Amino acid sequence: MRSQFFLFAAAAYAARLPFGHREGFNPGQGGDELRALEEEIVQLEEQVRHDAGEFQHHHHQPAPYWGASPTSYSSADASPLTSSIPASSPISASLPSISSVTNTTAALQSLSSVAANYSSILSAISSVNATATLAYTDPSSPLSSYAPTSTPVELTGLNSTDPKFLTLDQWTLVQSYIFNQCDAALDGVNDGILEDPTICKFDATAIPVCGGASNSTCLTSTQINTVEQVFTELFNTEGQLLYTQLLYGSQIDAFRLGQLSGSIQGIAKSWYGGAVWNDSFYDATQMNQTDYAQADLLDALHGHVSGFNGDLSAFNNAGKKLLMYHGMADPLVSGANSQRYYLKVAKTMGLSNTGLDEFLRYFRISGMAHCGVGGISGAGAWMFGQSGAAAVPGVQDNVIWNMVDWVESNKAPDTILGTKFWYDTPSLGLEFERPHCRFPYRTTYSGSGAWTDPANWGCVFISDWQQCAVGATPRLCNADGSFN
Ligand SMILES: [Ca+2]
Repeated sequence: MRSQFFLFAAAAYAARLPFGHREGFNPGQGGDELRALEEEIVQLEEQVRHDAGEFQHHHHQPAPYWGASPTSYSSADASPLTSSIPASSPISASLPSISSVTNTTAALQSLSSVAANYSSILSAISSVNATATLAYTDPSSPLSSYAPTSTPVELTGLNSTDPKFLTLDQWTLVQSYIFNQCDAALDGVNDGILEDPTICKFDATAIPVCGGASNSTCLTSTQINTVEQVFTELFNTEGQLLYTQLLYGSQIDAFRLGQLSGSIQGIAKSWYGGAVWNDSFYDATQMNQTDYAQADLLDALHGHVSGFNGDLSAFNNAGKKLLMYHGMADPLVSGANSQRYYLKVAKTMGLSNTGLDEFLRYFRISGMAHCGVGGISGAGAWMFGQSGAAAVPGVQDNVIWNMVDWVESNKAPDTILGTKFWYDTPSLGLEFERPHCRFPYRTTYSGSGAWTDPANWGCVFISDWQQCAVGATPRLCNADGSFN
């Protein structure tokens, strides 16, 4: 069996289903729960950071964002974006709802299955005739995607007493080799950001093999195998793709958040224990194919919580818009899975990218970690108004305004301009800005001029964007081109 790693923020929503819950549920009830769950995730992240402590990092980026002490999470990070939208905007009344749409499973479940009967998540927007949804992170794909986090535990072991385990220093070593192969070598700019990690074909055998015990300069062959497994997709027993791989470049934050450091992820444990098996004593460290299959069997029973319906025709016919974005350095949710969903919608609806542009635009945010909250935000230009923390003076673009313009003025964004402050601290000044292109365009450096200047970046069409089966990089569909 090939294995992989992932966590899925949206699982938090499903994990809130009470134990023994066997009925379908109403996604419209999810707003408060989603907020509560996002808070739980933040608390989890805080705990991980506390456990990990500050660490030293060897990184060639001019201003490694983790060089500063992790900032404290504040409620502003998750607040509705009212600070950046005037009350006079007709969409402003719906902003609190937009903030709750940050859980994409609920959003996509709603828009794909009940397009004519929106949940409260979307209805507030509909009520002002400004129909839109803003989604970040990914749709879930098969329910088995909720497996996430125990899988890495199986891959890494619980701690350094396990031969498979890598320490933070050793992941830092791995990172240096990943950057060597896939940073400037692929995108032309040595900035500590893999502009498009989905095309990185990392060769882990480049890492020196220790003669004896491993240290911070070499790994054992067993540990190198761990590295390869962590960055491998998850398939079921029939060889169907269950989940995309963890993207290269996210490994250090993945460790910091507990994904590669031996933690058992509470969301995955709760989902499988509560929603899938109704077993309070469920042992997430033993998760396997039986669990994945059982989870998928329950998808319909849980109201298609997978949110992986590729037919958005009702949504489109109603004139509604979907703007998605995903961090390409997301350590929790595979950044490839949103791209997978985009491909699934294209195939299901028989649309080209220009057809999809009319109602679905997906932006890949290079170097952004998980939603840009809690001080684990990534080395990239991750601020574009998507949260209170990312809608501060000095941030030029605002994704909510992009949505407003699209819905109200039919001015759809082709790029989103991201801002990076030195050490993520606005008072230290602007470090760089970068336009993030909509898929299937790749954000590309012109090859000359300052890489910090957004004018020196453009969008290059990815001609083979629909290639997703065996041999494709990234691998995003089954061998026959289907998506489950
Ligand atoms: Ca780069």
